[in-house]
Amino acid sequence: MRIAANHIAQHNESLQAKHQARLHAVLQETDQAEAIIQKLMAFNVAIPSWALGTGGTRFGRFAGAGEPRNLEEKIEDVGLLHALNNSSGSISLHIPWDIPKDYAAIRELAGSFGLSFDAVNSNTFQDQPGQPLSYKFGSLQHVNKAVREQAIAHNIDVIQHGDALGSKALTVWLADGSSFPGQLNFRNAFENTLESLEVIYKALPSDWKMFVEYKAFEPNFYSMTVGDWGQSLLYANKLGPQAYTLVDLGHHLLNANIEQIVSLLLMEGKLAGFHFNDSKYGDDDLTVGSINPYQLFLIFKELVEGMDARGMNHATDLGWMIDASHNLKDPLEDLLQSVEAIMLAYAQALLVDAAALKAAQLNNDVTQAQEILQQAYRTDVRPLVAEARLRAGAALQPLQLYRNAGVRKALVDERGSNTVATGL
Ligand code: RM4
Ligand code: MN
Ligand code: MN
Repeated sequence: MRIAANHIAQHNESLQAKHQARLHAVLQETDQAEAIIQKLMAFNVAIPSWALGTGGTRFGRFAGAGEPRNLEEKIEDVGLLHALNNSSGSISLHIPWDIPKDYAAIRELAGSFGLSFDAVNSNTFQDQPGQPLSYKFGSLQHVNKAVREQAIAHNIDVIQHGDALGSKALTVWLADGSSFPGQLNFRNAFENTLESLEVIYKALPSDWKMFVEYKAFEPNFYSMTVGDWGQSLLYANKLGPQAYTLVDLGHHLLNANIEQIVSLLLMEGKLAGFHFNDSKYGDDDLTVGSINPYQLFLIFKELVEGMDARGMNHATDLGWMIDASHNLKDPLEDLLQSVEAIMLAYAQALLVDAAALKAAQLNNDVTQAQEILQQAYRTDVRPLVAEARLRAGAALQPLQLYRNAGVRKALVDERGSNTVATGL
């Protein structure tokens, strides 16, 4: 299914008067509006191929309907999102959940929706049918060299799939670790993992990056071999200039100061980018901005400040991706909400008066520093984000149009109500 341009135009027309009035109100608040709109138009968040169907927990999964049955239909779904918001112009594949069969055809299909391929993700946290050796006790860390070699070969295979599609990064997330004290020798696990990553790193094309993702716990509950940003940074530094640390917002212990982590990784030139989601307890994988939008704003504030300090391009120099699981909501609606939350946090961060904040910091004016941040956070930037979409031919209100156009019903009619997408 595709949403016709004239359908979007009609929708925008019907909301135009109200939009202009709201936009006018924000224009009174800032003289930066035009620059912010331009940056918003350039910004893009990749959609994971594994989160277009219904997710589940270990207690069960309550299926939705009209889920994409194959990679082509997943691309079609991301195409729908991008047509609606002009900010979802890429897809991140998980191998082997989404192995492309005909690269040229897949590239052409994605191109027809204006989509490109973001980082490719390897999977050594599950055993695949017919796989000779098991990952039950880890993959790149495994005590048995043959298991490590199998996991290395898989990662190199993933690079080759990604290369054929035009991806430029490999994300390695390892479930490796231990669930009981004494199970592992920490140092040996680290050394095995590093040695394995080194072989994969050597297989990277020269214009590729390797993203080393960390996670504090789950599925292992005593130690994770890439458990926090310190460990990830150790690997990234030892591997070399093409390796970076990837921050998934749900992968920290409770109350970790993620914005400070981001600031320091950026300072070191080692921040890969993000897996966005939200959480209250752990790796909850909830809709971005649904629990703690203020934290998201504070993270973006560090991102904007840190990227500007290094002269980086906000849109292209880091990897921006959603990594969430949609257990209750329609995945496409959920993703529209997530992208919107990211765009709002980014717009609010762009609104921060950086010079005034610097002056307040130099004067130890704590009160004023808080005022400056909250002035930006409490400004209603929704009309700026909507204006960026309008100018790009996307929808003023993507979710509203998605519902009014009956997109999910059309997808169910086309695909059936009992389809199951590969993924989480
Ligand atoms: C992990 C991690 C990875 C993602 C898998 C599906 O918790 O966040 O990034 O690829 O889940
Ligand atoms: Mn992740
Ligand atoms: Mn996760």
